[in-house]
Amino acid sequence: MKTKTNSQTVSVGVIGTGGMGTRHALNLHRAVGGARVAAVYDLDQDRARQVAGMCGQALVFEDPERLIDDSHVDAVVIASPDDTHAGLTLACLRAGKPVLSEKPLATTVEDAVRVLDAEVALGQRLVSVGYMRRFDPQHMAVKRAVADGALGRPLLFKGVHRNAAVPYGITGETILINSAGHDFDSTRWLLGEEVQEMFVRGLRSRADLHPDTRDLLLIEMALTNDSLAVIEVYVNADYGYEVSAEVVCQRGSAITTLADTALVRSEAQRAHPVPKDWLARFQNAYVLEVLEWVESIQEGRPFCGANTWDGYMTMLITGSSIESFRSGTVKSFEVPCKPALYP
Ligand code: ISE
Repeated sequence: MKTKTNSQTVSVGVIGTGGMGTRHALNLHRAVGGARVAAVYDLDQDRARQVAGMCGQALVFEDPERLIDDSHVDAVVIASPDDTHAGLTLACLRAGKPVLSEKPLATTVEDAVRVLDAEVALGQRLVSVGYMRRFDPQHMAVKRAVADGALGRPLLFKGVHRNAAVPYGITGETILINSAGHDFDSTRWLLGEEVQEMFVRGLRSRADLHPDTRDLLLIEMALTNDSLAVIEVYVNADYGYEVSAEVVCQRGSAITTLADTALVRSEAQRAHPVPKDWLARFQNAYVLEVLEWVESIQEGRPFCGANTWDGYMTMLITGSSIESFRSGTVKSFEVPCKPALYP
């Protein structure tokens, strides 16, 4: 059932029809009343045509920048490979079109700065970044509990981020860029502080993995206002996909609970099912994220989720974490000044 938003229908172009892009396209088509999927692009044109057919016969483009510039497209979702996000986001800024870029905003600090500089020069916030945990009801409940103030000052963020499995040969750097960015964003968002220092170590969980693989990372960070963070990212956990976020405060703590599952008792067991991946675990968050994105466009106001500054800060943290991971030493960096364009 589509959730009705304001009158003006937003015609969205979706770039990338892999698992994430297809999910965004179907959520927009099925759950957001104020949006329609007007255009689709993927390098795999057969896959693009298939998704276009599932979304009311959207136009299929052979070039993503033509999709961005097309008059039938009001706004763009970028869900193509990570290293294409910054360039395509810059194309959306040039076209003056709102864009929801999947994380990460960029795969290098330099590319993140290019997007930041372009949006600041434009003087208008058109870029939203897909850190969807900010729209996860369980994470939002932790945010409310901490913001309430009754627990006292937030002292420590504890994150657990487990994937069931990843492709053979994945490196620690790729995990930091592609996966840990969620936890870096959650740390900043839930503590309301900025990262200043980090130390990253990793291990290889099994002897049959590629010798260069470090699939379990332990990340320790020091933040402003004398707060800390510790994050485990383990991408070959095998049993399923699981994410938790806890904030420890002066007089208590708040932690994410199990998302809409039942405790099933049978055959001498008590058990909760574990989702197989992020699409299953965060479906509600993805719907709420695109609903808010479309409403922000209709109402002509900034998106309330992660913006370009958040995407840049996450990449800055990621860059320093890669340096720490490679060197085996603590890395620090100056928190940059935030342009007035960002709250
Ligand atoms: C993936 O790209 C995501 O964004 C998921 O949310 C994350 O849990 C996973 O580790 C990433 O590979």
